[in-house]
Amino acid sequence: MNTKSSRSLLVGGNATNTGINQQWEQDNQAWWDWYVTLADNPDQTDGALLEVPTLPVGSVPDDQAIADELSTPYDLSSDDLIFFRDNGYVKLKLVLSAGAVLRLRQELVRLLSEEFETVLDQRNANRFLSMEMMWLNNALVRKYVLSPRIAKIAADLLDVARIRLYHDNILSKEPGCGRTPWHYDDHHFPLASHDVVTAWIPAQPIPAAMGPLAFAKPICAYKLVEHIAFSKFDTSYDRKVSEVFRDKDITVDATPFQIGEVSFHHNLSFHTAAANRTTQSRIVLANTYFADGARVLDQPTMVSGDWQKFLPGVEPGGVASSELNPVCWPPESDVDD
Ligand SMILES: O=C(O)CCC(=O)C(=O)O
Ligand SMILES: [Fe+2]
Repeated sequence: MNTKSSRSLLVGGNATNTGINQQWEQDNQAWWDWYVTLADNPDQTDGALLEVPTLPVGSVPDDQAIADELSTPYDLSSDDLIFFRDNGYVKLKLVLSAGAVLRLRQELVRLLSEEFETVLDQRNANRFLSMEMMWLNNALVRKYVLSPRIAKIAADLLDVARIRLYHDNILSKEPGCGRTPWHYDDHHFPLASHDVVTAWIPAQPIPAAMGPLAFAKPICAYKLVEHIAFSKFDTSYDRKVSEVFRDKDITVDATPFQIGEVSFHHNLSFHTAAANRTTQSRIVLANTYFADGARVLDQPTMVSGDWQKFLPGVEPGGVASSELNPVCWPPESDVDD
């Protein structure tokens, strides 16, 4: 199955004069292939990739156990809430059991290898693979995307009562693939709201050498780089953002992810990821949620040319609540209207 979509060239910075107002004409995979070329890779080396321990292939939880786990609320502490408010992201341990991570990985490996006709976990594959909207056709992926456990965390972090899905994204940074450029997600989504958060769910542990998602803190770091013009031709935007953050002593949290650890980032959080210098594919499910009631921008010209794929039937300025944006929290049965 192919999940073609087009998307915006926008990745932060001032869109107006930099030629990034135009729409992306190719598919989503081509977007990622292009996008990773905008990352500065000063330390790029053709040296050996690090061997990481092979993941166990033994028994994994059955469908019912997965469904139960993904419906059980997660206890957020007040420290977690404060951390997210101040820094625009939070990393939470044990959101998933090791079994639920391994089950997810098995399914994502299967989907990616079918779609791209490739073998995952191969040395020097060097690509960034991406598939969207898989929740529509895959019952297991749907459990992880519409998970009340995950969506309640998103709602609580944003401090809103009801949360809807924008879309899912399966991402595989293949062995040898370079950095993800610095950006924030605000302009990727045509939503007139800052109540937008992405759950980045690794499907294996992510040691430093595999390129964990890394966040600039505090959240207002984005204000330091708003003046930098985005360049769609070279790595200058990414390089300049790195320079400003270094000069202004912005802390970058690039810590590894343990198995079952999940990060949540706000759409104003600046983030990047290092290269994958291991022999294992860095596979992730990234689900974006937004507050119920959010509207589409009046003039969604700077966003995905294909945004209606995620919000079919919704007009500019309209409420973002198509059938492809289900309420994920609270669960349907608890909703009385
Ligand atoms: O996985 C990555 O390297 C980037 C993902 C990302 O930017 C996101 O999920 O917002
Ligand atoms: Fe992002």
